[in-house]
Amino acid sequence: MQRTLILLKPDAVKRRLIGRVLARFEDKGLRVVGMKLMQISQELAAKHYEAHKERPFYPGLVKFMTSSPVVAMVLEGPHAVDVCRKLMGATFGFKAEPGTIRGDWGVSNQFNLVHGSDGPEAAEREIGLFFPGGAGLLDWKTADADLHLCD
Ligand code: 3AN
Repeated sequence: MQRTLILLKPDAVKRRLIGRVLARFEDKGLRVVGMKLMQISQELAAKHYEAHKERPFYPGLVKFMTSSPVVAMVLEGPHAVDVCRKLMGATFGFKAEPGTIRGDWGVSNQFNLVHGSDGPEAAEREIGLFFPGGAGLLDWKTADADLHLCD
């Protein structure tokens, strides 16, 4: 089992796509263990995107991510990091394959609907940033938990 941090970005929220994007993750078999609508502060955005601080797109990225609410969630499942990255598709909407979240709902570089941790270490760090001390994360069993769908 693995956990990952997913953000439904301001464009997804403003386009009323929360339910449809979340359905992609749930339909695949991932379990929501934490979820909240929140406004990202400048400070949190800076920590979250610190790896990109020197990149030319950084100021615009922070401005966009702090411009209106996002949905932050922790999803759990086998290989959750990779499974979510595949469901999201390539970074830029115009390159993302049809059938992926980014491939189906956008053609933009920046307004790419969703963020997902890019590895297990990043997931741990990002979950800590958005759900400090694990506050708001709940453990519960899905209806099909005993079917061992991931064996
Ligand atoms: P991903 O989100 O697919 O892991 P990264 O980590 O390369 O992509 O980039 C982080 C975020 O920075 C992307 N989600 C995207 O919103 C933004 N970004 C990356 N490259 C560009 C770019 N050339 N122009 C605008 N925004 C960019």
